[in-house]
Amino acid sequence: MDGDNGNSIVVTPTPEEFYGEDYPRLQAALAQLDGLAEGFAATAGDSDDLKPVVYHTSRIKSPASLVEKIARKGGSGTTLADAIEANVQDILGLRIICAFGDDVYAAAHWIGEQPDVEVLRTKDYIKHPKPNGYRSYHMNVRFTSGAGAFLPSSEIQIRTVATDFWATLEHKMKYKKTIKNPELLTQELKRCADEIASVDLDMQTLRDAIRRA
Ligand code: 0O2
Repeated sequence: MDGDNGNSIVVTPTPEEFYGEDYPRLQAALAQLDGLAEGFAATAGDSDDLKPVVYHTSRIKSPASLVEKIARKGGSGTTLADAIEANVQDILGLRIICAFGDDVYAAAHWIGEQPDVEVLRTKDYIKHPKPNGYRSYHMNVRFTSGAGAFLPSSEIQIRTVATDFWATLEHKMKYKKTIKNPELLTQELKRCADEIASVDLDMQTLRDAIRRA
């Protein structure tokens, strides 16, 4: 669209405009995905122990990110149907942030046991961190019934508070094109990731000892 001064103005549609009649269906499916985090959090009961889920967030992929991902996957087009066709797996995403490493695996196990969930793929970046130090447990799941069943796959990322703190900062770096010394920063981030992983392990050991006491 052109403004009065001749400069071109990019108008981004809102998610409601972009997804149109699919938007309410996606919202309902997202609620079902959120239910997995809420359901697992509820398994903790009233114990005095630290709650296994510190918090969870979920999102419907933004229009810009969806279009970018379709292209990255080698697909064409810009619609929800095009994204499904291009095998975009994270149209819906859920992130579960846990207190301890063991909680991450407990959450993954609990989710895998739910009757309406089929686990399509898992990636354990905790046991097998990425070269940059990224640690997280990823699951691609499909709902076999309910509002989310129309989507072939949704993505769940499960990680500890400490590794989430790291991933948020590292993700910001990816989109900063003006960083002067990226090699040094990458090296420092890797060092921090390894320290964080070591602290996570120490905290888990301490918790186990306190529980046994
Ligand atoms: P963004 O910007 O977060 O949307 P797939 O999703 O299956 O097509 P892939 O690479 O097989 O692609 O999936 P993978 O490895 O499970 O990673 C998916 C998502 O995990 C990414 O989504 C990121 O959100 C997160 N992730 C993966 N690697 C890193 C990393 O090194 N650092 C950080 N901070 N996050 C990571 P997107 O769509 O690639 O990116």
